Amino acid sequence: MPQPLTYQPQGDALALDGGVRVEWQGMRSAMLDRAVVRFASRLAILSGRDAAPGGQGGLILRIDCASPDPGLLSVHMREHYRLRTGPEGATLVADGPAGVLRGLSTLLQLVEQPDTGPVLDGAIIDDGPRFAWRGLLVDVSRHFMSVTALERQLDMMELTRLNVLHLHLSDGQGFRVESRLFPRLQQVAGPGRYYTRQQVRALVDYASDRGIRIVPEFDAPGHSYAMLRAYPQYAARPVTTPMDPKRVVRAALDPSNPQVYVFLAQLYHEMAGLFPDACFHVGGDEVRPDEWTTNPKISAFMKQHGYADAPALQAAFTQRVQAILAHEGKTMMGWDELIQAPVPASIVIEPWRGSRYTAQATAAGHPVVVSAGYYLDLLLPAVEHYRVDPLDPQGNGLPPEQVAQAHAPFLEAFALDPTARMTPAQDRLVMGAEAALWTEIVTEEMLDGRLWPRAAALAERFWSPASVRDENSLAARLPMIQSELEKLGNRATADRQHMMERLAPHGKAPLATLLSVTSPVRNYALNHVFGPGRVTPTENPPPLDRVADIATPDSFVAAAFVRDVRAYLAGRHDLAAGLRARLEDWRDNDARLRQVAQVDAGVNDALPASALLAQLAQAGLDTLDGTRTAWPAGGPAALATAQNQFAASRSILAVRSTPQPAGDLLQDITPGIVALVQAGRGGR
Ligand code: TNX
Repeated sequence: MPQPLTYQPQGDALALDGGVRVEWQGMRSAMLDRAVVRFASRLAILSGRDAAPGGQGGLILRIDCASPDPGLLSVHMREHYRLRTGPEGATLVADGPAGVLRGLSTLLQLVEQPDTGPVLDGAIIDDGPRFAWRGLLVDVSRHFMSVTALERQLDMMELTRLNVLHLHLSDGQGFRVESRLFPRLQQVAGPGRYYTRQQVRALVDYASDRGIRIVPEFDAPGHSYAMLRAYPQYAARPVTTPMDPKRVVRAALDPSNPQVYVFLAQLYHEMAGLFPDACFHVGGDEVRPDEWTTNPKISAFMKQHGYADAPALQAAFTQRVQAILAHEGKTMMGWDELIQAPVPASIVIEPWRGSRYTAQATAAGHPVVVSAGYYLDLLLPAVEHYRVDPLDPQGNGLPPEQVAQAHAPFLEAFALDPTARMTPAQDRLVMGAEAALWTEIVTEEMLDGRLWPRAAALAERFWSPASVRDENSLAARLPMIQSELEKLGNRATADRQHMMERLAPHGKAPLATLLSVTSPVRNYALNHVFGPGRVTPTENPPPLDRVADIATPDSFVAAAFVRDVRAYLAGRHDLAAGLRARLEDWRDNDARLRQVAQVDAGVNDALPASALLAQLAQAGLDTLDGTRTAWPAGGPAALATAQNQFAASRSILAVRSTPQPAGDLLQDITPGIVALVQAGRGGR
């Protein structure tokens, strides 16, 4: 994952007995040498055999890199490669260094571990990306993420062939880069909660080494409360210190103040020097009109210049900012609100509110990077995002009803529009897409689990041909890629274990069992901005340590159960014993968890979900045992409850009007129990 463009298995595998010997043909560079060192140490981990480069014997790896690639680290970088593996070793041919990196990541995925010892599968692969821009957005303002945490994500991105890290560096909760010109910016963030200039340079180098661009975002004129706490003279309405949770998402710059543009020109100049990428993201989302219109000075300014409304005023602001960035030699990028009034077509637009904005922006000639449909903080299972294509609705070749189905979780509030139409010329303006993680409810210890493996599924959506969309195959490969990523540094499981130990120091096993088959409520039911919310922004955010913060959107254990139920109902009666054992474990887990709750109060939150799981398990057991005709009154009620809980967070709008289950957990074995019960009713 991501699946290559073409892949021919060659049967004969090569035993990995330790060591890698590289034979260079074509060009070689320090960057490629470091890539090979990383490859060798990863190969050693995955194969369990020591594989220091330069050793004797072992895997012979021929690398033929044609050119240094003048477009390296731009949207034009050459990522194509050809790979052949067999008894004679591996041959990797690429047009440029990025192609070598992508080929090495694929090579690692050919490592298998059968009982007879580690092998490299034989294969002939010809591969290149569908989209040039395959991004991951991490919001480091709402919750600061350490350099180490970001480096780890860059490693995961290299392994899954993502190539842009979009850092949301400034928002209400903090400005996260050291500024020499405006040091109050980092003082507001607080010690240790911003990146020093040296750290930024090192991070950019770390990413470049992995063929990954870093695109910085400094959000303006809205989402700028942190900037304005540092420099209140630029605010449209008074901004106070300490942090006022009600103002955090609202505060905006004053576009009628000429000094604001002087400030931005200086700040962007300084930041442009730190971030070498050609693109510079200036946000532009969610400006609340009354931040401007209720200020008499600003409304007089609007009258004087003939700006009819806030979007017209924002367009004027955007044009001035674009001129500032053009002066820095940067391509401006911003959210889809920028096109509410006409702005220069060279501005790269990032549609986030829906595919209709992809259609609108490309119709106006803007290059586009799509994040609509890819918001990982909605806490949807991987497949829900995987179904959405960056070129939806047209470019994915699906019949309209399937497009509508793919968009269903996002409809209403996020307005994905399956009826919007794009021409081939518009399709060509779509440079790619980004998976996005906003971090209002994500702390650093949750970061790996909230990103992975779902970001890997999206890496495939953005890299592989549109025709790669088999959902069963995705479900089968997700646990595999996650386990591989964890061997290579991903902390998702390890951090979840820590969080469980903190909640249940006297015994986390029953909690782990419950959380292996439940997932958090969806669609911002836990986000204070959209949903009823449980987290308000504060100066020193506490850890998020409720059970729903530990639960993951994809529970592999539940998925395997549902799969086995379907196979059992299709005739695999040998699966019955295994199904029964699992159902008994889930039923009996409730008593064990209740015992833990006597001493570890943090677990109380999970008891209603635990009781419901026990009831569902009992209902499943009753049908398996053939006692379904006399099944307890609780069975159907439990099923109805579990199904209603899913309905309560089926969309952002549903979340606003429907109470969520206690503990905010959903029962992922539900479809399996439904199938069992329905088959039972049918008199099987
Ligand atoms: C909207 S997405 C935002 C973000 C929030 C997100 C979730 C976008 C361009 N703006 O600032 O984090 O919703 O609350």
